[in-house]
Amino acid sequence: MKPFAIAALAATALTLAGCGEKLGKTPQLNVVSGHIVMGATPDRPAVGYFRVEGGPRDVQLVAVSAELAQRVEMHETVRENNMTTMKPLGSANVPAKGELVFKQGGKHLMIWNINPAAVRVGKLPMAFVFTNNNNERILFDMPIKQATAAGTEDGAAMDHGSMDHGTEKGAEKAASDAAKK
Ligand SMILES: [Cu+2]
Repeated sequence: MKPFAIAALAATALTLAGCGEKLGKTPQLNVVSGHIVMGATPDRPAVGYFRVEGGPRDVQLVAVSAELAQRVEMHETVRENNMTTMKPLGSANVPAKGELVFKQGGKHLMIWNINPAAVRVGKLPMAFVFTNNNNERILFDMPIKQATAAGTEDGAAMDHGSMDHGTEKGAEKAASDAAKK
């Protein structure tokens, strides 16, 4: 946890103690986990997944950026007329005391041209921008995984590299299988 977050938690705990409530139970907006899967080939974008825990009030995630990547977009995979397509996402709601999840087969990040040095190190520092507190930015280092030849992660990578519908169905199944775990 970053020093700033610790300070904020401490301040919150003090406030709560004054009200006679339990310590440490105030929900804190935070990016709690995430990872990036590289594209199957270098010309394909990487995909990113993550989980945000909500704070005391609803907020919107309005942007995700990375200085060490050429471009980052938020997307959503949607099914229309039995076809799977992706749509750009302008913002995503983080419900109060709830969570926002970007995962395979749903909302996801697409990331173009990650700096090779970041790939070698195996992590990409990303900034998550929210509507609260004058566009609060939460920084999170996303671990980078290589696309594998088999398995669910590859389904995700192919989901983005090609719009082949056979592949899309495979990715959807992989996503639903992963969700059952
Ligand atoms: Cu996409």
